[in-house]
Amino acid sequence: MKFVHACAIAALGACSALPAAAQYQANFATSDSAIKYRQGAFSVMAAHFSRVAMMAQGIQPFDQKSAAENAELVASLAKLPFTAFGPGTDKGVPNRAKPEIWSQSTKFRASADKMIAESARMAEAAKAGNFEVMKAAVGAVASTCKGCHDDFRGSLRSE
Ligand code: ASC
Repeated sequence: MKFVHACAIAALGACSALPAAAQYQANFATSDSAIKYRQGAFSVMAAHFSRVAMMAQGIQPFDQKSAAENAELVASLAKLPFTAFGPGTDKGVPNRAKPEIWSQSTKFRASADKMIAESARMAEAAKAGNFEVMKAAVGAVASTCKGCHDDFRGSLRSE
């Protein structure tokens, strides 16, 4: 299933506004394609976040260039999944989205924005190359992941 990137159909000038996550809209042909898209975005984000987190935790040696690249990817990817929680995308292929995402959408949006903001801070910290500052920023991002999972991620279900 294809999704139509808003940028592909928007006037050229509008594309420069894309990094503002709140304004970014993606359109999906079906609920299944929206669910698969956001799951994919979260999976890729988690892969890159874990590379930074493993350095922050001392499991992998600190490689500043790699940390900066991976953190920058997280900050970019963070803007994507929340475009794919539109109305009606609660049902479809198996997923863990709780009904509260839609019934408490303001709170959900605030959680998403916090994660996006903390990811941007982490990317800045990794780029600056101070390990302790980066480590604190990684912890702040992880807290936003966990907070949102606690409130809005349930057990796997399909309907
Ligand atoms: C990860 C990952 C998450 C978060 C979360 C932090 O690496 O995949 O979902 O960190 O576990 O609490």
